Amino acid sequence: MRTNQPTTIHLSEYKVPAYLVDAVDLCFELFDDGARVHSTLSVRHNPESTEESAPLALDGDSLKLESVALNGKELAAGDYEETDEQLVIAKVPVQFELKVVTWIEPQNNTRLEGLYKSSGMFCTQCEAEGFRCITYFPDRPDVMARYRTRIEADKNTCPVLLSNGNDVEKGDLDNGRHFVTWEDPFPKPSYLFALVAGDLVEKQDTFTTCSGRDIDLRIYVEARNAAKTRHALDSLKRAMRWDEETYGREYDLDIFMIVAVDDFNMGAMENKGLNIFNSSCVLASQETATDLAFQRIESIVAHEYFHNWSGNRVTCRDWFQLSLKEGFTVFRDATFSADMGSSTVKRIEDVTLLRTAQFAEDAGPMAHPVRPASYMEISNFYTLTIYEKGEEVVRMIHTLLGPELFRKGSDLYFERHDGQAVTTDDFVRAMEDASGRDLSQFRLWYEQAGTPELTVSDNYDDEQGVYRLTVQQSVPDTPGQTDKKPQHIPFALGLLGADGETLPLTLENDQNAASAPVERVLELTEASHTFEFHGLSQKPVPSLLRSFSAPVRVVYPWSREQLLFLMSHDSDGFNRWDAGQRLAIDVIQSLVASTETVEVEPRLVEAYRSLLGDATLDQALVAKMMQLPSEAYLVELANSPDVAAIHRTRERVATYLATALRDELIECYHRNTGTDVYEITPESVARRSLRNTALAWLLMINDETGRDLALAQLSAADNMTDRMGALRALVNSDYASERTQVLTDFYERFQEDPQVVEQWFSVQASSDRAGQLPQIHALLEHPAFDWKNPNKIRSVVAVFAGQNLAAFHNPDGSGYEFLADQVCRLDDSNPQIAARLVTPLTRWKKFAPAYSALMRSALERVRDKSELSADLYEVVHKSLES
Ligand code: 0A1
Ligand code: ZN
Repeated sequence: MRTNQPTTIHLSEYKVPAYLVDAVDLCFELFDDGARVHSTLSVRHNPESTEESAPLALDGDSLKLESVALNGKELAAGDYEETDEQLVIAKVPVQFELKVVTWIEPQNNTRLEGLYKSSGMFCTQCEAEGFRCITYFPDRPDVMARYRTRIEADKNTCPVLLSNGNDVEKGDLDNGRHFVTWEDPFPKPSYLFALVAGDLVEKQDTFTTCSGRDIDLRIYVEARNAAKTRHALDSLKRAMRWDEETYGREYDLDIFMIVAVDDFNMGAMENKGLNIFNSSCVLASQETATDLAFQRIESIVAHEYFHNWSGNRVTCRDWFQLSLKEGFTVFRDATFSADMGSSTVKRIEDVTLLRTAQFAEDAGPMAHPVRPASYMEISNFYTLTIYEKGEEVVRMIHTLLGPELFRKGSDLYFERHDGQAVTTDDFVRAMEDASGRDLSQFRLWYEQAGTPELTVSDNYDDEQGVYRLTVQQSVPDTPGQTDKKPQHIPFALGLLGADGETLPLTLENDQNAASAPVERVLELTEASHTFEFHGLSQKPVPSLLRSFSAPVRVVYPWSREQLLFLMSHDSDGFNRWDAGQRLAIDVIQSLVASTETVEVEPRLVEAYRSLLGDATLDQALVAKMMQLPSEAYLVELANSPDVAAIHRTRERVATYLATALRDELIECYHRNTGTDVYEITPESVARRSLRNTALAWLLMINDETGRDLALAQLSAADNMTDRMGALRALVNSDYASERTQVLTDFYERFQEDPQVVEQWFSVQASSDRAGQLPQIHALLEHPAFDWKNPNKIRSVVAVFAGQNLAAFHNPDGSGYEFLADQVCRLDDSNPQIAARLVTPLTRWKKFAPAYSALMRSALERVRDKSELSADLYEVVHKSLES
């Protein structure tokens, strides 16, 4: 068991750094058995610091110190103190040069932080605190410096040597070695430093900026992936143009580079001028990537590129401000993706993630505000709350200010803070100053954790023609936070008349009733508000929280009639989809308690029937509407969920619907299948999505026609979307021999491609047919599985625990013990991944007692493991103690 508890860091204890670094000169000597790092820092006392003669404390982790020299004079062992985490020099001048030489072992670095090796190539990951694994440094984002980096390596194994900025010098050295020197003119925090050295091919393109500068765009990949870079390059150019047009942001260096690496803890990293990507988030071809993957790559490439302004030019003062760059950048990439495709579908996807996973996080033991007040291990705070809820917070500012004032605010923010490390408060202040709006109460969104709940009630006074809507808000308690204040919530709504027409929204004090708008954004600031809408000759059906205008739960006593009505008439596409989801949830929930075969709400069947036949609706929206709420969302919505009962009921409803709609599904499949050539246009993506949705439904009832269609589609497919759609449908059916056959064939065909093999693992791990525990164990023994590769671990272990809920929550507790075993095993090699993987167990309190006791005991076993990492310590202890 871990004896020393990791320390907690508090926002309230923030102090400016005592020393600043103006310039960093690095020289990396890379060898097979390690790397020597020479670092020369130009340091001066920070005039803003009140600590006059503070010691110089530099962060370091897993470093072997070879020498330290101050102003050219080598320090003796007694002149400094070296601990596990720091190098401290008690007395330093006001300004000086410090030279430090360290030895590190990238080839043994399994944590994938700092400098490590992936498929033979050297690469770095420095956010949040990885730079300290390379050399001693004040590793905090408010220390911004200019970097010059020289890399020396073997010319054969590392022909390509990259770092941030522009290459300024290169040449040959003795013993078959060579060097390149890079210079980055923009001061940056250490977390944005990057280095890559390896045998890579370069794919090149150019982009001409709005001011006419030509930017050299380059993607570096292993030779076998050379044909999979086109989509990322095109996405990059679209993102660059969009950021100029939408935010007036032009790229600032002459080169922009992207590198693909196979072993990476997260999706991608926005290092200045040298983005490093997880291969699965950048490489794509028609044969190997699904439409969803294409869309994901476009949005991640854009996300990392957008960070160049929201994150790099203006960065975070400290890690409590992480959402300053992440929330804003996710908002930017979400708007970009909405502009590139169907904005309604994009919104549906984002809200689905938020409601399924972020709401669960916000109701669990690790709940924290968008700007946390404390943490033990910052890598545990790259969360859905920081990213997704953080996005919603920026989106709400956009909604409250409107697009023009929001743009004025972002212009002011970038102009005022260019080159600075700032706080979320600085961001909000820029929005206030540019718009003249008071956002003081709005700031609670950054401070209070928990998902606000809005309880809505209404009545109609037919004598006066007045419709009254009362909205009450409350914010639930979360660990360490009670008695919360009402928040400032933009609440968008519309009212529908009996024929589905939109009604004018005339509030009590409106001067000109004739020009009343048909949609309004009401602003909630009190615990309770009542709004009166005048001049209505009938009781309207309310369309609440349109486009999901705030990250809240809405409770309103919708009748099934109202939901059916909204599902077919709401002019807000998002709410149309949402009404369908609410109806399906209501139907499933009402059946969970009973075990007999009950007839499913006939009006739901008819609603789906008319959706399937409606060729006038956006077909991408139809495909979304044809999907039942996920098991994970049904679990999230329930109190003390009985997972097995939810799983059975959802299946029962799906089977009933598919049986009733069989003919329409087959018709829909054929209507959306043709000899069309593969393109990634919204129309063809929607057609593929619909035909694969229809296939999935047909195979739920083990329909023979469906099986034959899937087998035929699998052998004829010229793209991964159709191949995966058919494979997934067959794997989730009861056709056991076909399942085995298609899985074998698929693997044989794609075994050389790691990104496809990851999809092959996921399809099985998420399936209640192919992913029971013995089969999961077999996947872990499979030759393609690799304990050092986070993507493989996620595609089996995380997918099993997060998506195969019935198997994971097996009442015998075997799923929990399995997860605990893998988490313990991984903690020794990669603590960041171990701490993420344990998440499903941390939700133990939510479940029915039989489940929660077993989850808790699995979690206790993890807690009692010897040499628990700080990452895992924080998550496990917080979830057991809350
Ligand atoms: N800033 C990156 C995400 C990222 C965070 C941490 C990492 O290593 C621990 C890696 C990447 C982004 O938002 O894309
Ligand atoms: Zn980001």
